[in-house]
Amino acid sequence: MKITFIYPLLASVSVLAAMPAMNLLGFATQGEKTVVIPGNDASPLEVYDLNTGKSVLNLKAPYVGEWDASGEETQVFNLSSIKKAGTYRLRRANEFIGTPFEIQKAPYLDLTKSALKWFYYQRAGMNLEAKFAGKWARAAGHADTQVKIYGEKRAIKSPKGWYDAGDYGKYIVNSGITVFTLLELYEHFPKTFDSLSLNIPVEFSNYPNLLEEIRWNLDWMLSMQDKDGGVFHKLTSLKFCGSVMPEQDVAERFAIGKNTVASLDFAGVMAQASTIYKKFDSQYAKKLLTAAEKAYTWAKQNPKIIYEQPKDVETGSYVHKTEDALDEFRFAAAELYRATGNKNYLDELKQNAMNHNGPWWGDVNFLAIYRIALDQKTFGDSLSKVAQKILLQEADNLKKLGDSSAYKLPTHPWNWNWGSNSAMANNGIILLHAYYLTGKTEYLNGAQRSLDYLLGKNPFQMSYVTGFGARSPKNPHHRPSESDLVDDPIPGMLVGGPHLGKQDIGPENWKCDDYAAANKPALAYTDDRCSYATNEVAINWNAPLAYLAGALYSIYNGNGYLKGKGL
Ligand code: G3I
Ligand code: 9MR
Repeated sequence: MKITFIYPLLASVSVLAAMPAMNLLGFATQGEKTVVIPGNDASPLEVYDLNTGKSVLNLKAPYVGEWDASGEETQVFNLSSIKKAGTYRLRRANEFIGTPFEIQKAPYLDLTKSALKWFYYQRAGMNLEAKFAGKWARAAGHADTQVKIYGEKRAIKSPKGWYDAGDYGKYIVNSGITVFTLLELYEHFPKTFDSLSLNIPVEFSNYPNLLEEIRWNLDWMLSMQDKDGGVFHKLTSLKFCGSVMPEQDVAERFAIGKNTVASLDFAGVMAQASTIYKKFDSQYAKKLLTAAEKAYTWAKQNPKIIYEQPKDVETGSYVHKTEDALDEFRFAAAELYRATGNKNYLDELKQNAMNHNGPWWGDVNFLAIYRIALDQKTFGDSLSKVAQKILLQEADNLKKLGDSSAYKLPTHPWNWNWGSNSAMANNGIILLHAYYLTGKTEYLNGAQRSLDYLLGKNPFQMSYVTGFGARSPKNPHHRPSESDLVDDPIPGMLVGGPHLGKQDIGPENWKCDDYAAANKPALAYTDDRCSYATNEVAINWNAPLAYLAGALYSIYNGNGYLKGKGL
C-alpha cells in the first residue's frame, strides 16, 4: 500500500506557506541549527518558544540561492543563536510553518540506538523473540549449516551473519566497510558504547552490546574463509527470492567466488577487530588476527583474482569495473601493521601510495587514511602527515561545496548514486575526522549538516530513516518489512536515497515509474517497496548513519573523541 505524504494540516498552518526543510529530530543546544525554506518569500522568519509562547528570534529573509541538485530556489536561515533547550516552532507571515522541533543538550541517542539495533533485526539464523524484537519478532531463516561451495562438491558450515540489505544474501565485501565503521564508532566513543544497551540477546556477558552484535557478523565472516586462507565473496541463493519472510526462503544457498578483494577486506576487518576484542576476549582476538594474516598471505599469493559473477547467479555482485585491489591491500596492511607491529606490513604500505578515493564498498582507501591519520605514534610522522593532508584536503573540499550549496549540504556531484544517502553520511564522517584532528567547529558543523539532510533538510522535507521524524519512509524495499504483518517498517533503517540511475524502472518493473519524470538527482526518489534503487536499506548504509548520529550525540554529550584537541 503506497502512502503519499499529506502534510498534517495542523491548526493555523496554511497549506500555501512553504514548508521548512529541517532536521526533524531537532538540534543540540551547542550545535549549528540551519533550516532551508524553498522559495523566495521576502517575509522574515520567527522562532517561537512553545513553552513560553514568545518569539525568541526574528530573522530577515536572506538572499535566495538555487540548488542545482533539485533546481529549487531556497533561503537558508541560521537559528544557531538559540542555545536554550526547549520545544520551538517556526512562524512566517503570521502563520506557523512546519512541525514543532526540539533543542536539547545531546540529541540523536534514540536514533543511534535504533540504527545499531537494526543489525540485530538483520540476523540470519536466529529467531527474533518479542522481548528483543517487539512486534517485529520473527522465526529464524537460513541456518546455513550445510552450504555448498559453488562449482565444487564441498560444503561448509556458514551460519550467523547479517542479511546484507532488503535481500537475504550475506556478502563479505559489504561486510568489510560496514564492520570497520561500527568498530570505529566503538573505538572512538567507548564512554558512550561501553554501556549503551541495545536490548539484544547476550551470549558474551562481558562484551558491550555493540561488540556483541558485531561478533554475530564477524563469526559468519570467519566461516567464509577457506582452509587455504582465501575468502569467498558471498553466500546467497542463485537468484533473489520473492518478497517473503526469511523462514519462507528455502532456495539452496552457495558460498561463491573466493577472491583477492574479499580476502583483503576480510583481513583488514579481522585485524582491526583483534585490537578491539582483545580487551574482552584474548582467545577470540588471537583467532581473528590469525585469520587476518592467513587471508592477507593468500591475497599476496593470489593478487589478481577479481570476482566474476557466474552466469547462473543473479544476486548482488559488489564488484566494480575499475577494481585493482590496491585500496584493499592498503587497508589490510594498515590494520595488520597496527595489530602486529610487523614492519613488513608497513613497508608494503609505504609502497602503495594513499589517494583521495572513497570511502565506499568499492574503494576502502579512506579507511586506511582514517587509521594512519589518527595514529601518528604507530605509523610515524611522515606517513601520518601524508594521510592527514589528504583527509583535511577532502574535508576542505566538502566544506567548500557545502558552504556554496543552496542546501548547505557537503557533497560531491558524483555522490548522487545508488545509496546516495550513505555517501552523505560518509561525507559527514570525513568531516568528523577533520574535527578530531583540528578541533575546528566548521568541520563539526559540516557533519551536522550531513545528518540534517538525512533527517529532513532535503527537498522531500522528510527523514530518510524509518520510524524517525514526523515524516519518514513507510515502504522500504526490505523483504521482512514488506512481508511481515506489521504496517510499520522495522525502525532505524536508512533508505538508499535519490539518484538518477532509475535501475528499478523498466520492462519488468513499470510499477516503480512514479519517479520516472524526476530529472534532478535530489528529486529522484520514491517511498515505494518496488524501488530497490532508491528505497532499499543496507548494512553499509546504516553503519555510517549510526556512526554520524552516535558521534554527534557523544560529542554534544561531552564524550568527544580527542575532544577536538587534535593528535
Ligand atoms: O562507479 C560507477 C561510476 O564510475 C559511474 O559514474 C556511476 C554512474 O553510472 O556508476 C558507478 O557504479 C555504480 C555502483 O553502484 C557504484 O556506485 C553503479 O552504477 C550502480 O548500479 C551500483 O549500484 C550497486 C547496486 O547494488 C547494483 O549493483 C550499489 O552500489 C550497491 O549498494 C547495491 O548493493 C545491493 C547488493 O548488490 C544486493 N543487496 C542489496 C544491496 C543494496 O541495494
Ligand atoms: O531485492 C533485490 C535487491 O536486494 C537488489 O539490490 C536489487 C538489485 O540487484 O534486486 C532486487 O531484486 C529484484 C530483482 O533485481 C529483479 N526482480 C525483482 C526483485 C525484487 O525487487
